[in-house]
Amino acid sequence: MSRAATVASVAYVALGANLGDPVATIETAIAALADTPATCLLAASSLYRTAPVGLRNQPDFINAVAKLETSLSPLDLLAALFAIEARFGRSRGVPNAPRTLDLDLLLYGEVALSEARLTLPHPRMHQRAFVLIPLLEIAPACKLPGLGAARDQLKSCHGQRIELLARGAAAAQA
Ligand code: PH2
Ligand code: MG
Ligand code: MG
Repeated sequence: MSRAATVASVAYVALGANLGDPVATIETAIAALADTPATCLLAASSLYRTAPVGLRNQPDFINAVAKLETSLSPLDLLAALFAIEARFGRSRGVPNAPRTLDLDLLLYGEVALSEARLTLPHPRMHQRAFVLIPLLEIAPACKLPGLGAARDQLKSCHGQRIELLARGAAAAQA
């Protein structure tokens, strides 16, 4: 390998959906992350059913977190996430409104940055049980740049409803 070879980084992506068939959407989106160029899927959390945070009057969400290894830059990875969202018919309108698929870049290595298009770590991740609980499932020792251990942030999420979705629950309901 040449010295100029691109270094791979570990990144975490939050997945959320609450329109259409959100369980199928999240499962298909995890497969789409695994197919992203220059990127491997290292782990995916279980799926969780969660009460909406922010705008309350909307359906429960299905949420999960994926761990990737990628040699894409943070902005190129973000563009790949937007492209997957668009394939699922995501339109961008009211913030926090119902969505067919939301993919948020949570962490990219130890990078901390604040740019117009991207803030790392994700600026609200430490206040959201629907992010922290799936993240801690696959990365129990995860640290958030500037904030410390992810598990210590759970106290900020008091009262947010989140339940583990039993495997195969979607098929059983059909
Ligand atoms: N996403 C939001 C706002 N509120 N609530 C839940 N439970 N899950 C989400 O994915 C979610 C949310 C903005 O992206
Ligand atoms: Mg989001
Ligand atoms: Mg988003």
